[in-house]
Amino acid sequence: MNLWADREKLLAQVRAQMNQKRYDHTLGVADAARTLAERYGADPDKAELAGILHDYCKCWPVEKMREILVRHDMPRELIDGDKELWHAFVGAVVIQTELGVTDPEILQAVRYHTTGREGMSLLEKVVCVADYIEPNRSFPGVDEIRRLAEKNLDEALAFALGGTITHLVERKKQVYPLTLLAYNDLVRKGGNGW
Ligand code: DGI
Ligand code: FE
Ligand code: FE
Repeated sequence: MNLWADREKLLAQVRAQMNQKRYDHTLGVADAARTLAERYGADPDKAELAGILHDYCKCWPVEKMREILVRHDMPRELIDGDKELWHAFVGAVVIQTELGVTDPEILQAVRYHTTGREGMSLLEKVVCVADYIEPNRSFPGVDEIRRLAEKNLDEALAFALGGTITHLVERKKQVYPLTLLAYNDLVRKGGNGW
């Protein structure tokens, strides 16, 4: 499928994978990602497309996701980790194999949209922050992330990931190593400049 030429077909395909609430969120992320891309100099079309695709597998049954993770030799720590993380890694595989997405930047943006990682690309940051701030989101601290996202993308992402880490620790849940690496990397590069 030519993803942009068949935009309506792509949206219908995405819609078919999820409930209405998740689809509304998806469209919100696509829109927020385009806006952030325009603000920070990423490719707006790629950002929007990555937003449309980022939660493609979010509503899939866990057994179907587990099977794909095992088949693709994903790390043990992911398979043994929180299932909330699976949809991002599975999504990157599935949009490539089933939708024919080949752009590595888009695939990486989908793969790392939940955990983040050290040395994130601009597009990865854009999609990750868009996922936190799209208009349907409401959680403590979201308005601060929205405010920071207007002036400094790295600062917004560090603050957002910091909030997620705190949230997980408060609930005695494990924190995936890539999330800590992403957070440390952003804070280190931010120096005392924020
Ligand atoms: O898929 P969404 O709900 O739109 O958002 P997401 O892909 O960022 O998933 C966030 C969920 O993942 C949230 O409930 C927190 C959970 N989670 C569990 N372990 C980790 C984690 N998120 C991060 N970033 N790091 C973790 O280790
Ligand atoms: Fe997600
Ligand atoms: Fe999302």
